[in-house]
Amino acid sequence: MIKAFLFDLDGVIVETAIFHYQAWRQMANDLGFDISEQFNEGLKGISRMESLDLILKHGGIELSEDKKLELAAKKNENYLSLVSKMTPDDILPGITDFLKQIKQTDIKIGLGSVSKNAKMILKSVGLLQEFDTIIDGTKILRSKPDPEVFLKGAAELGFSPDECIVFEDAVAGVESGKRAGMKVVGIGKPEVLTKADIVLAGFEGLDLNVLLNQI
Ligand code: B16
Ligand code: MG
Repeated sequence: MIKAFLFDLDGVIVETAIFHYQAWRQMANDLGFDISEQFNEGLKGISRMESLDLILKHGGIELSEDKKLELAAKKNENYLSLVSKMTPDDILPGITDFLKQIKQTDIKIGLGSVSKNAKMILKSVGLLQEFDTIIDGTKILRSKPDPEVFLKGAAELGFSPDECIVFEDAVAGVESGKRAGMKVVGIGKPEVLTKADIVLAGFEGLDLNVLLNQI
């Protein structure tokens, strides 16, 4: 019996990956190297400081902790200037209707994001009130693929992992949901999200009952 849906934020509810990419790329360019879109794929679902470490390693650069904190703060400032312009129009297609369908049932809605900016983004797009629980980067110690973020979501709602379904667009996020012992709906391409139980291209036209029968 499914009692909760746990949604990732970036790439599932809204498309912020492009803004993360732009802000990280600016930082890398300032340091004298570039990062490709393909490299950016590997940063999805990974925390800010871990992403920074991966980028610096990619550029062959070693820095002190203080300098790293300074760069991460600057990147976040640039990222926030991009996401602060988001409005309800930036909610990904089909999400609003799918949330409406869920509200007509007893199924609870949770957020499982490693982003420390998650609440601010949900507020900008007008979805903050729709969630029964929000687990974000301020509430967890380990980023995806660790299962902590989704296990905390289930625990806060009072359900066991097998009563929850995770919606994820990132390889690290799908692994996080599977390690939590949950069913995972991948949002994206089946050849990329190979560990997901099923993969959908998106939420447009998605019928809740059809999905529950499929998974
Ligand atoms: P912030 P998610 C993740 O969010 C992003 O996918 C990842 O690219 C980002 O580095 C991370 O949040 C931390 O974000 O810098 O805003 O704290 O996909 O788990 O919703
Ligand atoms: Mg994501």
